[in-house]
Order: sequence, then C-alpha cells, then structure tokens
Amino acid sequence: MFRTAAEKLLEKEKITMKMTFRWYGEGRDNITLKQIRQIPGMSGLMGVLDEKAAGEVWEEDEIKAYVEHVHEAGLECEVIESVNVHEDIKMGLPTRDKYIENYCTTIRNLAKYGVKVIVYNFMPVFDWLRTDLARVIPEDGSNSLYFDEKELGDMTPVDIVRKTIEDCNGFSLPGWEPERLAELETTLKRYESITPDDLRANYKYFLDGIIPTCEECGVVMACHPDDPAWPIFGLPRIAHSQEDYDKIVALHDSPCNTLCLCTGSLGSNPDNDIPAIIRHFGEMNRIGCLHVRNVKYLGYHKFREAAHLSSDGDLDLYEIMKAVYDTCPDTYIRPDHGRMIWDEVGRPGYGLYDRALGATYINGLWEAICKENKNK
Ligand code: DNO
Repeated sequence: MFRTAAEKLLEKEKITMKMTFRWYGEGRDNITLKQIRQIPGMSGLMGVLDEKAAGEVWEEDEIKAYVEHVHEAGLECEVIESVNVHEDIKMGLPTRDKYIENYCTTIRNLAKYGVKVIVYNFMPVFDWLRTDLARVIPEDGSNSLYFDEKELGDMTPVDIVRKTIEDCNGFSLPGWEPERLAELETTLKRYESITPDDLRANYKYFLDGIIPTCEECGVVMACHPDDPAWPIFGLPRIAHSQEDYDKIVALHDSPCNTLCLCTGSLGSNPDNDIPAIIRHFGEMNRIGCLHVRNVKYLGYHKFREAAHLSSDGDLDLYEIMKAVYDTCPDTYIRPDHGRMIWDEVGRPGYGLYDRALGATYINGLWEAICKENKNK
C-alpha cells in the first residue's frame, strides 16, 4: 500500500483522489447520509464517533455499527477523524502509557472495519479556535467562522470556551468536547512549564508507541495543523509551518506518520505557501489526506473563512489542486468548513450547502487538471 511519489506519478492515469465529507453520526448531525450521497462525486466520509471522549477505546461494535450504516448509504468510510489524543499524553504524564495502549486498540479496531487513515492533532487544550462562529460577510449576507486576535485580547481561555459552546447552535463542535474542557484551569496551569521542545518529545513518545501498530495494520496517521497557525494563550504549538512538519515527520520516520494538510489552517498565516508545502510533503509521501478550504485575510492575525472559490479568498485553489495532482493524486480530500448560506441553520462551519458547492468546485478543478495533463 505504500508507494513513493515517483511510483504514484507513474500510476497517475489510474488513480484518483477521493472526495469525502465530514459527518457526525445519526442524531448528532442534521445532515443525512442520503444528502451526502447525492453530492456529485462523493465517495465517502471522513467519519467520526463524536460521542467518544479523548483517551477512550473506540469499541469494535460501535465502529462496526457506524461503518455498516455508512456503507448501507452507498458511501465509504476509509477515513476517520478526531481520534483525540488524551492531554496526559501531550503533557507527558505517567498515565500516558495506558492512553497510548487504548489508542493502539482503537487503531486496530478501526483497521478491522476498513479504515485506512486516522486524522488527529497534537494541539494542547484547544483544537481550532475562532472569535466569532457566524460573522456576517458584508458582501453577500452569508456568514462564516472568523478570527481576530484583537478580540481575543480581552478574553481568557475560559471565556472563549464558554462563548464557543454558547454560539454553536446546540451542536457539538470538534475539539470542544465538554469533558475535555472541564479541567481547563488545571490543564492550562500545567502547560505553563511545557516548552515546544518538551511537547515534541512527548509527541515522539506517542508516535513511537503507536506507529508500529499502524504499520502492522496498514493505517496511516494524519496530523492536523494548529488552527490558527500560530501560538495562542502562550500555549506551546508545534504544527503550523513546513519547518514544524519537517520535525514531526522526522520524529518517527514511517509512511504511516503523515500530515492532514488543512489548507485553511496552515493558510491562516500568509507566510505559509500552501502549494509549496503540499509539493514538499507530497513528494515525501507524507500527506495522508487534505482538508481544502479558502481564507480571506483581513489584517494581522485576522481572517475569515471564505467560499472555496479562489477569487473569494486569498488561497489559490487551482495551484493547490495542481500540487495535489502532481505529488499525491491518490489522496483523500474533504471540502472543509463552509459558510452558512441560503438561511441554513446548522453546526457552524459544517453546513450542507456551501460544503457541497466546495466539493463540486474542487471536483471541477480536478477534472480540468486531469484532462489538461492527459493532453500534454
Ligand atoms: C476542524 C477540524 C478539526 C480536525 C481535528 C482532528 O474543523 O478540521 O477539528 O478534525 O483537528 O483531530
């Protein structure tokens, strides 16, 4: 299953990326599998067992029920997201071994049901962070996730957690699971003495503990970047640039130690050249999957999430897809967050309409790039 970038290029005629969609499960998502299946070109999900707390084993029967249900709807389930890493692992506490063992059990259980890629992150405390979950876009009256560091200036971490949970329309949000955030104050205190190098050492310990299991069962781990792509609240963050990821892939050298290239997370920092980063890690065979979306820069450490179309934001989606085609054409992609449009009410960032438009646009770029290359 592991091929070099050169081998992939040779096979390019035959292989193609798979378009997927994030779905939270029956009763937890207002979007149905039938709706997802009807989006043109949708191959499957980047699924999640949303109810699982970090550190808990994802049991076989739970995975079986989820995956079979997805299959019945005519969709694949080869990518699973947010198998969250317990804070004790990130903080390097003695209890980490137990949680690493649980993680290995989850990897084995997921592999049994056909899962090939697991998306996770190694961000302390927060997963992604925004200061507004529904900022109106003045040009068209839609709204989207928004960040302005100045607005954060007056807020404590506890304030932002409270606000985020209040603003999410009653839906759970990835990375904002209440049980993870319950001990926020204590955890934040502990992180005061953890440097980025300490965090990297703890990360290496984690990878050394799980990657052999991944190799055994053919599962690829894909690390999601820090979002936004810079340190916040003084917490150590070690995954927001090409340089950071060079260090991460070197922590445990294996085709199973890859990144989830999230264009919008890395792209929140204009210093990150996204097509170049894709080419760099694609050539190395270290991209497990991609989240593709656009961002609009509004100032220093200030941005909003834009429609996927290149001209709506500051990322060049055509160059991004060309880099994917050239270096990792057999990957999985999902249209990442969308705006809320057409009066849809749903989980911020995870509505149906704008993500479906995003998928269609990305598929259009892909078709054009494939045809353009065949004619060369
Ligand atoms: C945000 C998502 C992330 C991602 C996790 C993976 O919207 O892309 O929450 O799923 O970082 O652990």
